[in-house]
Amino acid sequence: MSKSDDHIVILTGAGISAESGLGTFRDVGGLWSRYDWRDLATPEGFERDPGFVLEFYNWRRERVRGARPNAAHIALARLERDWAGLVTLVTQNVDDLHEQAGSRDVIHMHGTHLTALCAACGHRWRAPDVMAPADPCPACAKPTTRPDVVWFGEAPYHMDRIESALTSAGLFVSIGTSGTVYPAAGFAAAARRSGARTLELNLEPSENAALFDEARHGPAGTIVPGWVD
Ligand code: BJW
Repeated sequence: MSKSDDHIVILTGAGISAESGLGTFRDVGGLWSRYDWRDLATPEGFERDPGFVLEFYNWRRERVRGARPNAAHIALARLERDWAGLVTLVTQNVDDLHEQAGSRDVIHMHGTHLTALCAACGHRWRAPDVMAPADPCPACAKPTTRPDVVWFGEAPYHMDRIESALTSAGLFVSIGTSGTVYPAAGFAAAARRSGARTLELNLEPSENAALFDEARHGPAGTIVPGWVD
């Protein structure tokens, strides 16, 4: 890595938080091998059985609140500090481990466990420890509280900002993501079209492996600090 890379766009996924004890989705034993994503990560699933979906997110939120950042999150926070203004950090993760590690400007494209969202008026507030079906929104009082996360079929957050960052990227780095979920899975190709070099840091080659100019494979807690330093 050199300062001639100019603007660096980093995309992180569940793999970066695996060594902090938070499960991934598609690995053996991952969340989507134990649960059907159609039931838990779609607006239709929530409409069918809000109690089941909220129980799943209450459990996940509790685990996130007990988790601590690992060496990979800490290294990225150091990178953001050392290369002030040159790093855009986009995460698909709904945990706050980047923030706990000291990253200040984290783009949560799939939302966060830490806030609740009113599906009726769009108000957001700190998520309670336990959400229940038909909890009223503190702003409009409608019984339309939901987790502030992006489910399949919904538009990811902050796409304008992300697309503009990808256009100006000199280097795009993908960390701990399987490259199966769009639009994030399309970022490497978009960055390449804008002339960026691309680097993958992952336990194993992702679905998108062919789109990277360089790859380093291994646990994020080892290979991310190795790349940053
Ligand atoms: C390690 C490690 C270690 C392990 N160290 N590495 C057909 C074709 C193309 C697209 C579509 C299609 N049909 C439907 C779509 C669109 C759909 C989609 O992509 N579906 C595909 C599955 C086919 N996408 C959507 O619906 C999205 N919305 C959308 O496209 O709207 C249109 C739109 C676009 C642009 C602008 C406006 C509108 C929404 C997607 C929402 C995804 N939501 C979830 C749940 C979030 C809440 C929650 O957490 O519960 O997001 S699903 C889940 O997958 C979660 C993750 O963020 C996301 C990605 O997973 P991730 O992070 O990659 O995890 P894994 O488990 O897959 O991979 C982990 C990796 O880490 C592995 O490679 C391991 O090897 C590695 N690893 N340990 C380093 N220690």
